[in-house]
Amino acid sequence: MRWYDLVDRVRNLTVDDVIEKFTGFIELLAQWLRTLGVPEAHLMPAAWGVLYLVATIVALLVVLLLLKIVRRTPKKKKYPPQQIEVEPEVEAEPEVEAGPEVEAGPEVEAEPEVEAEPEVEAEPEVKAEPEVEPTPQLSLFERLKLGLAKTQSSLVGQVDSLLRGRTEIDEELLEELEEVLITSDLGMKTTQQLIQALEKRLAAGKLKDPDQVRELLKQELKKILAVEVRPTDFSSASPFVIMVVGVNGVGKTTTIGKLANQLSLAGHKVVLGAGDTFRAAAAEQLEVWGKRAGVEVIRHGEGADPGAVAFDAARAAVARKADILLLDTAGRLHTKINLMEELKKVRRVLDREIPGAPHEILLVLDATTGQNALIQARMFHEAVGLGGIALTKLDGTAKGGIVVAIAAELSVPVRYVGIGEKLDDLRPFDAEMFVSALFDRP
Ligand SMILES: Nc1nc2c(ncn2[C@@H]2O[C@H](COP(=O)(O)OP(=O)(O)OP(=O)(O)O)[C@@H](O)[C@H]2O)c(=O)[nH]1
Ligand SMILES: [Mg+2]
Repeated sequence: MRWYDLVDRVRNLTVDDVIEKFTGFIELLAQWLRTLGVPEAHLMPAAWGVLYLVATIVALLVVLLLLKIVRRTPKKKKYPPQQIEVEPEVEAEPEVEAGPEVEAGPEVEAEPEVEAEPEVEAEPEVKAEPEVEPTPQLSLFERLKLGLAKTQSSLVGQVDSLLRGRTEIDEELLEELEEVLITSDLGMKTTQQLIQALEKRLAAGKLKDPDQVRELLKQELKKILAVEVRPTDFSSASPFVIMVVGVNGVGKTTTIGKLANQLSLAGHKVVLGAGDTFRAAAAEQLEVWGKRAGVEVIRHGEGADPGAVAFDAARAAVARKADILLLDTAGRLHTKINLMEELKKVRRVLDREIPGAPHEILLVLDATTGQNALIQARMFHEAVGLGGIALTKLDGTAKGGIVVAIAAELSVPVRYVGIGEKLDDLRPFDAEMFVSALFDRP
């Protein structure tokens, strides 16, 4: 029979024909089941059961087949290659990360069918650069404001909702305000300073409406933060050595990368030292940042002596006539040696090679850890003596008030704040701008 005969026969079928053929088929099935020994009383239910089972299996097979066809169809890449080439920091350079903390960035998420960029091919410890979407051009202030959005809505948002609709200011309101300030990580000392200033005004009859409370808080915060900070004088030594310390995961390497980029753009010749020999991938991660910033990285293998890296990095910085050496350090160690003792040893090595070095020890703190950051700062300051603090991840937390606590309670200046993972997401800390970014209404 030709295929068109078959089509004709199908076309001429009536509903009765179909029912008849179907019943015939069920009877055939029943006969077959009878030969298998199925009792007469169960023949029809068993036949329907078999039919149902077969239909389900066929349906599943069809679905699987369709899925296979769909997955085999090549998908288009999300980004045309030239777009990736235009922005160096967007290039899918692998960012190397600690073992269990590996997160796949957007490029790593590429479906297996899409040909992966060779550099992105997921080694277990490689993390892709997360910054692919072009961000609109924003001013420094707008970027800071955006980065502080969570802190803004938690701290100032709560203050505003407390003040909303109030017609008079009394002691009870100040008590409620005190609670809000304490829970916003501003620290006890700052909170008391702020409340006392408000009480003084209230007693003098100079605090009448909510806007005055808001304005006074803003001015007092600026006063607390405006401690005399001597900026780092990079020209006071050559090479000027900055040793970057901090517990693991706070953002030391990222901060070094961002800082190297800024300093190099400002015309300084920068060398990086990969003093974190704890993690296999730490030096690679620094090399990726070095490449982005266009600066040389001095490194040894995993497990090497951090002192030996410091020695080589110092020698190289002198030999290359570098203006600035930024030395990364580990937040953890392989050995049982205390981290602080190891840092002191590295500090001695640097001083032996470049008298007076390190000229600044910069502690990196993760703002999302809130009061814990303050504890870490005290520990490191006691052990190695800090010249400055870089507070990272302000963009991801509502605990940005910790900046105020650190500035008010430690004698160490907050020099930089990190407000994102991109190359230009490190800002010199500016108290005036910081408070305005928090309090200014859009
Ligand atoms: N959102 C945000 N993420 C940041 C910031 N700074 C660093 N990070 C992220 O924090 C993670 C840890 O950063 P690293 O620079 O590897 O931290 P580290 O202190 O060198 O860590 P170890 O080498 O393990 O001690 C990375 O995923 C960074 O992208 C920041 O300002 N904002
Ligand atoms: Mg690191």
